[in-house]
Amino acid sequence: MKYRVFLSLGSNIEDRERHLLDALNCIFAISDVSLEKISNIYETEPVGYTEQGRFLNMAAQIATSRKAEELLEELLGIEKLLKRERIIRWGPRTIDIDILAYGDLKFDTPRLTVPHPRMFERAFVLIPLMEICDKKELYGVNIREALDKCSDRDGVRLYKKITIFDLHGAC
Ligand code: A4P
Ligand code: MG
Repeated sequence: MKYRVFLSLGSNIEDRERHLLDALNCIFAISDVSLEKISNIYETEPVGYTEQGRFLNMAAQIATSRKAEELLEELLGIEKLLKRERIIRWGPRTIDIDILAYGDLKFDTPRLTVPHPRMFERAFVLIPLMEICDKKELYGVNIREALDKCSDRDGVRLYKKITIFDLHGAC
C-alpha cells in the first residue's frame, strides 16, 4: 500500500534556502520514498513566537509504503543531521519538517499527530500546500476555505520559484 504524504518544511536561520534544499535532497534519498512534487519557496513572517527572523517555508508531496512512525524517524534524523552545527537552544531552528497528511490516515500518539494539529490555521503551511495538492479537501477540510480564515495570509510572499530539477543531490 502506497501512501501519499504531504510535508511542510521551514527554516529561519543561517542559509535558509540551503537548509530547505538539503532537506529535500535527504528526503529524496530515503529508501522507499519518492519525492513527487515540491512547491515554490515562500518567505513568511514568524507566527507564534514572533521575536525571530522570517522563515522560508515550502511543501512537498511524497509517496511511500513506509509506516508513518518509520517515516517520522527518518525525518527526525534529517533534522538532526542538518542541525548538527551551531545548535541554538530554545532558539530558531535550521530546519523543521512536519508531516501534514498521511494518505487519509490519522495518528494521535505521543510521537505523532496527523493531521498536523495547527496546519489548517496557518497560511505559511496552506499556501505552499495548495500549489501541489490536487485535492480540494484534506481530512474533510476544504483547504481554500481554511486559508481564507488564516490571519497570517498577508505575511506570506513568494520568495523563489523552484522545481524538482533544481535539487542537486546534496545528501
Ligand atoms: N510530532 C508530532 N506530530 C508530528 C508531525 N505531524 N510531524 C512530534 C512532525 N513531528 C511531529 O517536533 C517535536 C516533536 O513533534 C517531534 O519529536 C515529533 O515526535 P519539533 O519539530 O522539535 O517541534 P516544533 O517544530 O517546535 O513543534 P511544532 O509543533 O512542529 O511547531 P510548529 O507548530 O510547527 O511551529 N512561523 C512561520 N512563518 N513559519 C514556520 O515554519 N514554525 C513554527 C514552529 C512556528 N512559527 C512559524 C513556523
Ligand atoms: Mg516540527
